[in-house]
Amino acid sequence: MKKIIIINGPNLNLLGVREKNIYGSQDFLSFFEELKQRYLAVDLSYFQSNHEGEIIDKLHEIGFSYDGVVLNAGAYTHTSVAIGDAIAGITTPVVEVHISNVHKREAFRHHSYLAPNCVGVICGFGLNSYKLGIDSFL
Ligand code: CA2
Repeated sequence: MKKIIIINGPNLNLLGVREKNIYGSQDFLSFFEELKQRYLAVDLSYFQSNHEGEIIDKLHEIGFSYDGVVLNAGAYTHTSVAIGDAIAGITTPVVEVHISNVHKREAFRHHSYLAPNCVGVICGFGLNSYKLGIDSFL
């Protein structure tokens, strides 16, 4: 059974609570329950943190044994050389995902420090971006 983890970064714990026009109205934990039902043949886990170092620690912890990481690092995508380095330092492949189409938004969201070290980037499909990320590993 493939082991895949979804890692969400800062503020994504607020999904479904505010900014519903951009990020939709579903909270992530209920979406994750749907994902577990959809991918019964996958060992799927979930981690969220608002702290850069905790995201790096999690990547180190799982990054030599898991089959894939679906990573939405939130705003750290656009700021964190350290998370980019952590992705480069592990052997598990990482797919960068975003709920919104970051290229339709402010210029500062157009650059990613993570993408050069990821196998691919998926953005703009709402929560379906996570499904596409998982599918990419199957
Ligand atoms: O579109 C995405 O998935 C983003 O990674 C979301 C980040 C943003 O900084 C990236 O540029 C694109 C922000 C997540 C904030 O999520 C919230 C959800 C509800 C209410 C407030 C924030």
